[in-house]
Amino acid sequence: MVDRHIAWIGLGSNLDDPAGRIRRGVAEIAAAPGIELLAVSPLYRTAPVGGPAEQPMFCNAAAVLATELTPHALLDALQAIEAAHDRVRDVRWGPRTLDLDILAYDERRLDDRDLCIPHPRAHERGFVLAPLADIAPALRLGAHGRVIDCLARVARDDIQLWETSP
Ligand code: PH2
Ligand code: MG
Ligand code: MG
Repeated sequence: MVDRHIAWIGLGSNLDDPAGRIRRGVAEIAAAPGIELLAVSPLYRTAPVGGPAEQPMFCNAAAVLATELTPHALLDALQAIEAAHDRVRDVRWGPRTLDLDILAYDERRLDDRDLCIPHPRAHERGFVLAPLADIAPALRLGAHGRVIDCLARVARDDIQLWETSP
């Protein structure tokens, strides 16, 4: 890898075998050209935030990658994986087979039509912060500070490890 950047990714699914989708998504990210998977968090079962009432519980996880891809090329690669999971974009924050979000990329700040880094809502979402804190507690989310400190400020009631849930 000539150019080596570090990127942190959030994974989410609440349709059609969510945990299996997350595990396959991780494997597909690891197999993508220009990406080396460094670590993956445990899987969490989380209550849906926003979107339509009564949508199923989510499975969420986080991963850290080394990549030679630019942020936009990485976004394209992640969207191709989402599309291969029959991801349909209709309802905002609605149910989804697989959502792959770039949470941070090096210490880069970026805000254009397609991509905002760090992810603009990561710092206030327990379902992002809990898994991310397992692999990157000291990562700084721009002005919001370290992941571990952001996590201390949000409610964790609706976030459990996937395996240990009923
Ligand atoms: N993703 C959303 C909106 N709401 N809620 C949970 N629990 N997990 C998610 O991944 C999620 C969500 C938009 O991407
Ligand atoms: Mg998302
Ligand atoms: Mg997304």
